[in-house]
Amino acid sequence: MKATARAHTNIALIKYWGKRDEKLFLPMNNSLSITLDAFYTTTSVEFCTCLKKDIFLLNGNIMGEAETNKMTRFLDLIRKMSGSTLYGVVDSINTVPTAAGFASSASGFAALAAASTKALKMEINDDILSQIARQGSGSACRSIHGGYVEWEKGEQLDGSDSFGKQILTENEWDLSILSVLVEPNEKKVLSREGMKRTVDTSPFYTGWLETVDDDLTVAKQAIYDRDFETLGNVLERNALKMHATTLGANPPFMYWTSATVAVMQKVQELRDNGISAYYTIDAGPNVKVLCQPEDENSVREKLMTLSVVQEIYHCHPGPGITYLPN
Ligand code: 2P0
Repeated sequence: MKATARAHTNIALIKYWGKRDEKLFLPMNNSLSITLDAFYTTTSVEFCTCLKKDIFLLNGNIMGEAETNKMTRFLDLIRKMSGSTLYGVVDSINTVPTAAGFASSASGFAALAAASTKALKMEINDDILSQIARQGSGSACRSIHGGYVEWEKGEQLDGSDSFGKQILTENEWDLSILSVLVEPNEKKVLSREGMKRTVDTSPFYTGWLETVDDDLTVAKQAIYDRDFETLGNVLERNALKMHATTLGANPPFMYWTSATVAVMQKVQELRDNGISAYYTIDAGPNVKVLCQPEDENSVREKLMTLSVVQEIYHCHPGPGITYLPN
């Protein structure tokens, strides 16, 4: 009744921004991501008749009630699907530095979904596993697969057609993703709250929905064609559009700081000088810069000249779920 799984975090090139069903984590639009090699969560789950409640350890520390309840709600879903009534010990090691500006919820829920369903010997395919992970955190459904992944929003009310699908493996196209750390502090508006407020109140959200499918079509074709310029242009436009919706919300909010803008301008300057690099930004102030592997060192060097840059983490496309010996 024990299993161990590892899942890597991912970065969206075309963003998931807004839910049509908050309970089932069904998104308003399709999104597209790269699973990253450097940052992952490794989780062991052991179910036992000896337990009277779930226990959650993160990086060796026993978690408090709030964190444990979140995990229990997710395991309840898996217990319901499998017919099991057993409680479990969840032991998670997170190598995603929260300071690097990557959400650990994607790798966290993907690893938890994989380990707990395996521990209960549930016979499910990756589509179902992705649907399960989605219900812990939307972006987790993309981390089931390696490489380039599209999360299809689906049409069904029960979410049975809303899951991640691999469009290219991690070995089929190498890119460099530099995570540029400018601000290690916690974000003020969590993405879950931010996307909800935007859907509910921002007049710009309509513009997002009207154009995001076209962005995705262009990005997907660029990935198939290994056309970095086209991909870079559309992913940058898409990120800027997502952030524009937050300015129209009520109350308005903004994830950027002056340091974020300094990095964005530097990337533009690199392009003006013939170095092909593009940025994307998630629900926080840190910036992720994409470039081709041969430009990785020069892009890093140029970005490090900015006084606001504290650290740069390097990533490449990485694998999907892997199961490890217990
Ligand atoms: C993304 N983000 O596509 C977008 C872009 C943030 C900005 O997915 O509420 O942690 O748990 O489903 O998955 C972060 O949102 O939100 C996210 P929930 P999640 O990567």
